[in-house]
Amino acid sequence: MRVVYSPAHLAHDVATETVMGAVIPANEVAERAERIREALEADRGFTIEAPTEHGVDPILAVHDPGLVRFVEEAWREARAQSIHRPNLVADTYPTFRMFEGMSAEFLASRPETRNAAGRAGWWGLDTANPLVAGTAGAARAAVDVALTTADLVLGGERAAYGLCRPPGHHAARSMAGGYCFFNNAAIAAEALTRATGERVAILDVDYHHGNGTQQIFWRRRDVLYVSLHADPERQYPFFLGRADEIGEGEGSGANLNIPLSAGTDDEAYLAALDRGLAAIAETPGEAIVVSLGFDTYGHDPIGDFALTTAVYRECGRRTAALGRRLVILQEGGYHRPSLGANARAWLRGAEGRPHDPLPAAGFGTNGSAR
Ligand code: OKP
Ligand code: ZN
Repeated sequence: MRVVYSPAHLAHDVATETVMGAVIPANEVAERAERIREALEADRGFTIEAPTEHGVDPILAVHDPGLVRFVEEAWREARAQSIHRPNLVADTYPTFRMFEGMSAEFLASRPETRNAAGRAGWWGLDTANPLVAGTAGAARAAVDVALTTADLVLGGERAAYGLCRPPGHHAARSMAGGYCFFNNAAIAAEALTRATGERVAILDVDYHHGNGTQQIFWRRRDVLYVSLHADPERQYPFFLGRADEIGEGEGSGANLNIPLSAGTDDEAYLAALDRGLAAIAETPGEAIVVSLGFDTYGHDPIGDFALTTAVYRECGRRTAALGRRLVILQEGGYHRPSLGANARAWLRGAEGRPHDPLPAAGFGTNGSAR
């Protein structure tokens, strides 16, 4: 399988994040993508190539120009305003309750704040997406990785994999958040539907609900969004991801959320995946964008599912068995020692190759049995 990768992600070198106010070492780190790259490089069935530049237009096709400007300018602006913190992270966010009773006209007349910390709050969802000097370049490269992967599939590949970092599925049209800046999968899906004139499905199997992707295509019938994820009742992003969110207007029925309980194991997960795949099979169109996350793994530090490495092969196999073309894009997954084996298992499954774990990959007992 052809794999698209850019080293530009290395410059998005975030060291810390906060959990309920406490500072912890960051989960979303460069080592994640490097582990996956190394595992795929060690397998002769994969070839790695660089992305090509696609410019800003495909980003503007799904994102507000203000968000794009913010990501591109924020670091320089913070420095110019004598903000010399290691990361730019907002601590004040404009909840809609701040504006209760104020008209849409009045709100539209409010100027965007020029303060860099204020702008980070305005364009952000949460404290989980620290911005550093290399963030804008990395976020742009991740989009190029996604679009180049889509190009490979448009050019005839049955499946291709884009090793995107930072991830994207929490980024909404006008909002960054949850380690995400630009929504790589949404940008690829939009490019695919424009290029083919056909409907596109997005299958989001990251552990978290892709609130950004759902928001972007909420009223759209031409892009079907199907997501398996931890029930937002107990997990981030808390405020979206419930089963009764089906889309509105033209998009009514083109959004399928499958929330899952803590401890979800291989068998329960495969049953849920089959439901998601059945919904895709009912919708015409040739391309599927897969938002692929491995935070569903049993040892993931921020997830609570119990999946094994072996089941990822079966997930890849069942997804490919729909007979459609797959643009597979990396989202989350934070148990670094297992990421390479898990990605390799999923992608080999999607190609119909056997599960054949790399020896001594450094992970535990979970899932290395054939
Ligand atoms: C991104 B992806 C505190 C916890 C914030 C954000 C999780 C983002 C997950 N820093 N949680 O879906 O894997
Ligand atoms: Zn996730």
